[in-house]
Amino acid sequence: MSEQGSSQGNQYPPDPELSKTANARPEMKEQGLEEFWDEQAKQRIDWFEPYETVLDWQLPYAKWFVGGKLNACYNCVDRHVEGGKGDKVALHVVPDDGSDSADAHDITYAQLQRQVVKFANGLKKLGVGKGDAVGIYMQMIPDAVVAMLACARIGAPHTVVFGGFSGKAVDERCTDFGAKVLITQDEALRGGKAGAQKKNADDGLSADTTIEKIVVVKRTGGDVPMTDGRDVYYDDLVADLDDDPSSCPCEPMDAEDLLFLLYTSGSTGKPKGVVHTTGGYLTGVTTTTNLVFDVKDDSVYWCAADIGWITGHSYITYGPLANGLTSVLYEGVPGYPDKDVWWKIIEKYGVTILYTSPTAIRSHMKWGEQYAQSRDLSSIKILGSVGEPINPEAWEWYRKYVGGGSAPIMDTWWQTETGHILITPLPGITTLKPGMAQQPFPGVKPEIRDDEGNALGLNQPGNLVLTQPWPGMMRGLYKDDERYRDTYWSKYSDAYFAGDGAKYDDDGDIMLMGRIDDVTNVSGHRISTFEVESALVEHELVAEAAVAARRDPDTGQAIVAFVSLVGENQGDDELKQTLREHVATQIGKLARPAELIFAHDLPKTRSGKIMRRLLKNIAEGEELGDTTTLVDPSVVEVMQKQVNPT
Ligand code: 6R9
Repeated sequence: MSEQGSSQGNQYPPDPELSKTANARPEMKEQGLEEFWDEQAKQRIDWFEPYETVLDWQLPYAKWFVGGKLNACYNCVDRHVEGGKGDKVALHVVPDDGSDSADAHDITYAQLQRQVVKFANGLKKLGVGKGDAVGIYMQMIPDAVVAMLACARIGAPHTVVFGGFSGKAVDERCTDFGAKVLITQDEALRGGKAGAQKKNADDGLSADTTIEKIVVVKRTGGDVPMTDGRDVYYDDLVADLDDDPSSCPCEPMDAEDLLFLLYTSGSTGKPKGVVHTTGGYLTGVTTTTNLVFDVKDDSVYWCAADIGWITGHSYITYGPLANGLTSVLYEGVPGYPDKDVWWKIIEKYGVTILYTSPTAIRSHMKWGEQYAQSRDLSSIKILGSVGEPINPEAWEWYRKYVGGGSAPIMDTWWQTETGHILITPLPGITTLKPGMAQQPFPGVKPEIRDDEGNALGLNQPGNLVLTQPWPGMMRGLYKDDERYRDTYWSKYSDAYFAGDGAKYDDDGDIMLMGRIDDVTNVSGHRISTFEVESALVEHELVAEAAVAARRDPDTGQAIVAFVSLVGENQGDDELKQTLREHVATQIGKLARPAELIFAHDLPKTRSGKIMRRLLKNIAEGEELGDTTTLVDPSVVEVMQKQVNPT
């Protein structure tokens, strides 16, 4: 097996200059769990009333900063204005048509405060108060961030449903949470096209919905259906409302009061409502934003995720704003209006920190480096990656063409459930290894265990667990204690089971190997689908690859590889053979795909995640379930034809 990402691969020691100035200090890892977080919570968060106890840990439920009172919106907005930073830009708003757009504009912290106050007064007018659930179903427009903060301001927990989901998904989640008010926008604008948003929400409303009011923010001004008495345009709702901060003070919240629910899909059953509370979550995201991305007062930060996912919650809204940063808020999609739109944004605003996903990086790779090379990206200091393991090839490309050959890449491992980053290199401290998240964040105690619960040593793949609590960890699944215990705390009685495979390399650095169910077993040998994918994308003709396993009477499982090729190449039998042999030489014959399937793209959701369940179904020749969340459902048909020629 190849040791990609291990000590035998490339290594990049930290720049000594960065080590001198970096916010993260090596000594932090020596601090005790409670000592470290106590110090961070006191230094980074403004508490209305101090907490009495740092941690109350009754496995599997943690309480952090017990007795403390605070408000997340106050920490993200008001305190910066009160502290004299009202004129600092909070958000560089970049609309769908890119940074050259006439609609591009900046929002300062003082302006953000007034917008949030007005929104919060609007919610109050609708009867929303402390503890009342609110649904948010929007695209990447500033009003979405304002809406989240307005909820936090008045103590109303939000649940954001990804704007690309169906109305049914919205209703299901909002009704589970008991939300009476839904905030949405008239239409979505993506890639130059207006699409339904409010209408989707309408179409999804069930007979037993809890939603009573729908607030509609105007984005396109398009004509959308409005139901009298239920629906109201945001502009009309707030027309005569105050935006003076004194008209709507920040509600003092208990550290353990609900800040939001975020629904995430499990391997079975209905979506899980992951519970996040105020004090621990805010401390966790504020600290990790600061230390992992080494943010300074003059940083220009861009997290190119979507607020509908946890990455958007933690690293677009709460983490950066609590740090008083200037961020880019980008509505659009990569590649529109031009393939260099991302690089233009970085050039225009002098972005110093870019945080994105391996999938996005691979899209840019596929289009070619000429787009990045045509722009001045010299402002970039730190790069981040999240969402899936990053193959070393994409890592190297990212560093070379976006990071000017020198920017350190933080490959951050975490989950909706963990709330914030837990395994990551740190700027100025960690010697980087492409494709590995490497090291626990201070206070985080990972272990890699076998199925029997034995702790594993170097180079032994196993299950990633966490043996100590952290502040942003979920406080359970909404109204489902049993599922919480079952999913995360039953495999091992004393540790959090993350559902990811991992191993230590020769130096004890952690390499994530994908979800446990993405690890295949061919003839009794464990092979990470990710390792095969990495090998495939190292081939010059391969743009992207995803691997699934199907049952095999001889070897237990057999590997099926799905490949999209660079440029217009359609692929043929000869290339299939070449690629199979390429994998065999890169990893070993065991990893050679039994079958190789070409298509123009991989089946991806709009959040950019490959739908692996579908790949498995295709590989097995099974019925496919719901394919409506795919960006391009035709990909699946092209693939199926090759597996089952008709
Ligand atoms: C933040 C986020 C969580 C799952 C997680 C793991 C995968 C995320 C990763 C990574 C390898 C990384 N994952 N970051 N795998 N390296 N740096 O993505 O949350 O949407 O809940 O997904 O994503 O498999 O278990 P979420």
